[in-house]
Amino acid sequence: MKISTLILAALGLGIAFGILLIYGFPEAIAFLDYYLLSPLGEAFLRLIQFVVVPIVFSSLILGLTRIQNATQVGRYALKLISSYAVTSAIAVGLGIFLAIVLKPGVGVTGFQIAEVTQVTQKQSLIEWLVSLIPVNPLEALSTGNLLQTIFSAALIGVGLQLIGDKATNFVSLIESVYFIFEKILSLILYTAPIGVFALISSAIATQGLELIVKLFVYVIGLCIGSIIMIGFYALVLFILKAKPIHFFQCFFPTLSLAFGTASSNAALPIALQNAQENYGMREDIASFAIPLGTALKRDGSAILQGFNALFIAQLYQIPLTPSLMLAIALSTFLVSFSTAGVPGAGIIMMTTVLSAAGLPVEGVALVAGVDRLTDGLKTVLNVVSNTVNAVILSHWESSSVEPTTEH
Ligand code: DAS
Repeated sequence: MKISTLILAALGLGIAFGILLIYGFPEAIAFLDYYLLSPLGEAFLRLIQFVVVPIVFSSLILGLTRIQNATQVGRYALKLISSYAVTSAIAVGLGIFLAIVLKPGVGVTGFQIAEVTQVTQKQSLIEWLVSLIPVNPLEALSTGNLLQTIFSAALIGVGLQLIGDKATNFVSLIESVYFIFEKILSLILYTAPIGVFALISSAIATQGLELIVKLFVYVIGLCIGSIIMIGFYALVLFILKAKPIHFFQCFFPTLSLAFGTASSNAALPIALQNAQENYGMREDIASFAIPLGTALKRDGSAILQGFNALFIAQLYQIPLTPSLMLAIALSTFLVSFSTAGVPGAGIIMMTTVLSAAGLPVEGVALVAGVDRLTDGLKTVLNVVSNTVNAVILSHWESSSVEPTTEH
């Protein structure tokens, strides 16, 4: 049976088990979560993280050795950033539009909102740009900083171009690293059903369902936003004649893992595999665009932050002035490019958007309880936005990716 089918089955069982614990054995939740579910889920996420940086680092270097020259790397980056900007702006607009129409924060009462400690250090855009440069390649790898890893791999790729065929030993070393960690990944994926079962049942059992009832419109609104944006990307693929149904079939393992782990970083190694082996994407494009997109491209976060900021404004009856909307849209747009690919990262970034828009950050504590339940779908959208923009680059490079027939 295919791993992706097992993951889906584990998701269903995990949801059922979480609900069973809530209504059948509530007194057992704390014990089971502490000694079984959380450790299993955390162990699986750490196993996946173990292969992310080596696979990204080695696949990017190998991909760059196949790119003819540095201007091609620059062209790829420029084209990706511009399609990221356009599609992220659409996602920000969709999140804000849905919050205006659905009014998730209107009439929500009866909550004691706890104080939220400021969880993010403020970093200006300039500081953020400078921080992309690692003080040494090992810092990028040891801290698992994806953008710094991409920066290091790009510099090493340029170095390989400059020394030409003297680099053959180094390239074959990098190839061995890639194949070793690819093999490790395929072993780790056999544990995915267990990991996903533990993660989803823990999330449901510990966060409970009563909050969903109170924040029903908020939860549904976010899910609707993610689904509409995924539909938008299916339309883009259709317009590009890139066979949307075939695309989702090819990336099904990636998307089911993204949903179960709520981590686009965890889905990255299998996204690279699905892009090249299933979908037939060129290696130099996949190995450049998909890691970059995992580090930068998060439409799920773009929808969440705008939608949530308006929810908070409605909750506190703060009038939606044009200047407030502009502050929300701009901060949401920028934050969506710096949200980490791990579960709950959107919650951490919320305080940045709310304080930038001058909205009370206390409201974050209220929605934190339902974030994990919408995070899976948001993460699927993050991965779809990343991989479809890679397809846009392929077509833009006018080397249309002829999707391989399903084998
Ligand atoms: N779960 C994050 C991701 O993996 C996104 C988020 O939390 O907003 O992309």
